[in-house]
Amino acid sequence: MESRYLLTTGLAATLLVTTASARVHETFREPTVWHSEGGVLQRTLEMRRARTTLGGRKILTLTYEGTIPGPTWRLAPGERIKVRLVNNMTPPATSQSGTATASPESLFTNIHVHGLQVDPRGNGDDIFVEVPPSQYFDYDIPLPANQPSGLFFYHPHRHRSATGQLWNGLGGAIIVEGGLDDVPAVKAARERLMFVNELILDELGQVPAGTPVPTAGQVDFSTVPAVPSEIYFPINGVLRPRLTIRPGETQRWRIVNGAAHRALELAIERKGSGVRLPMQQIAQDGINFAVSKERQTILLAPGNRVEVLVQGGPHGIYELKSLQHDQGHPGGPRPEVLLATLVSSGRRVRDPTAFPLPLLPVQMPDISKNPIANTRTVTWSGQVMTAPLEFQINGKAFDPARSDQMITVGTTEIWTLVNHDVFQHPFHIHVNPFQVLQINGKDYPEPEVWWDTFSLPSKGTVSLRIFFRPDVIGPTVFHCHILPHEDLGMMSRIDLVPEGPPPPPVHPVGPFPTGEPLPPPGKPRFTRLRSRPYVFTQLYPEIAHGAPARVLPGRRVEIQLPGGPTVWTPSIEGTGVRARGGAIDYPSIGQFEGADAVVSVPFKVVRPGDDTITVGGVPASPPWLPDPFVLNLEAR
Ligand SMILES: [Cu+2]
Repeated sequence: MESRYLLTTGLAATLLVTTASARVHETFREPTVWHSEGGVLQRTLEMRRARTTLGGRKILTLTYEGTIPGPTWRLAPGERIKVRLVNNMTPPATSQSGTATASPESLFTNIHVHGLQVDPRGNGDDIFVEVPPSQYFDYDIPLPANQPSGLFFYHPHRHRSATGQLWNGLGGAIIVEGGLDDVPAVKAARERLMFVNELILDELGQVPAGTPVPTAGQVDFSTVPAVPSEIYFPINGVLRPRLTIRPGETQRWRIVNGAAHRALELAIERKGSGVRLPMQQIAQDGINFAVSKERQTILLAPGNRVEVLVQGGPHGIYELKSLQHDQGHPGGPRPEVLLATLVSSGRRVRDPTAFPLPLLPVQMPDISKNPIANTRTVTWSGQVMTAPLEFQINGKAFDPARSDQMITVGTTEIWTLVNHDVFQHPFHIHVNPFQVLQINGKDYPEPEVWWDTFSLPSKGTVSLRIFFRPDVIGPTVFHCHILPHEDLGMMSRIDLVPEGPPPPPVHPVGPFPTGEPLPPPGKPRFTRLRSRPYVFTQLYPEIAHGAPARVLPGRRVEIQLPGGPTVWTPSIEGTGVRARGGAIDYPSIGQFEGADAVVSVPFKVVRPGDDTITVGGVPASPPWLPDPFVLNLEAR
């Protein structure tokens, strides 16, 4: 045994603080735009692994059409989305890198058109559809004529693989034209779309195959499985882009939070001074305001969208930031992130636009006087102290075959959402937006605002009013839009039914799932990346499908610790391991001064074989590491 398989080259664990690397200021760019033609947006949308550049660095992620984000879809109310989704996704390069193997299921996918008030039946907005690799699915989604005009987005929604796919950058904007577009002051403003992604990348420029659960730190997560990764928040695929504006010029910014996990608390500040440039909000979640509202900061939970008018300040440099924000994680607040730089320069523009700016009537019915047909209470809870993590709605994890709520369409209901967790959980419901009435028993000051995603406060209660439009029926869901929570069970099926006997289900038709699979894509579109000296482990068998992490000879193991003061005594034990050196205490590993810690525990396989070792230790509260990691040594 002894040194048969392993020789530790020293347990003097080294601190390695990862930070966003490149300080490159690229120019802002818009995603590609696809327009509808003759009332139909008819396109083939290919999902594939593609090489792109982020902050001067080559990365290799899953994409729509080879770009991050995917193309923007533009169409009008009453038109039709006919998109063929082609799943040509391939797993990350693994065998040389030491990265754990992706499960085939992680490449199953589908599309959800977030916020659109469309039918889930047939080939519609059906999140129960599964499109395996090498297959395709023909979506056919008619927009109702009274679909509000505004900003929506599409993204993968396949249960248990949505998180990883969004961490690759999969997503794209949908713009329903009309509405605010025709308000003269808005029409005159230069329009910029900003799709914010949350990319989690390992040193190979790929998304780790396991699922890290973000908790804290500069890297924005540190968790039980050791995942040496970095996290980036590009706008339209550009890291910290530079935008220009002229003093006094009005621009219309349409912002999507396409992150899987992080809430963005947006602010524009004059560089160095902290003085804020106000934002004039004109829409929330794709639904316009009647009059603009001035904001110093705007909170976007994952899935939220906002539209603002921004007027250029005096000459100088301004920064669009996501401020430090506490999502209720035990690891502490998310750190501040610089999203973009705004340069105000040139001759001053005399723009007569004054605020508050009258816009147009809200494109939703007034439901404030509607009789309440039903009230429901929905509880949100989870346990995150030990693996496996689990998140539940009304005490149950998601089961697509189980209908949790039957809802009669054409009615108005009051829902009370009770969050038992310290984590915030952004409530998102498909099809029908809602109005927030109370938070923790206090009247919400803006009950006229419509939302499709709203963050439930830690250990708090939100009540809301929702109208179920009569023309959309069928099975759909509500869920937490922190997608790691959703993938771990925090989703609930609802059935929208008309009065009377339930209609028969409408199954999808077309080539999937009965048709022939597409021919294989041929040669891989990427070359293998060079090996990097680490592995990561997976502690969530329900996500990793039980696949153990693998250790290649000569690799280093890195373990990311939770935020907060933690004393941890690393150890490597097991047959074939010879520990060298004693235990080392770290009085404050974890989050400190906004930085997260990765403990690197180097060891070396001297003779590979099929064996198991454990990396464990004694963590201080909270007990993040009750179970040791299990590493399989790669036989080669
Ligand atoms: Cu959640």
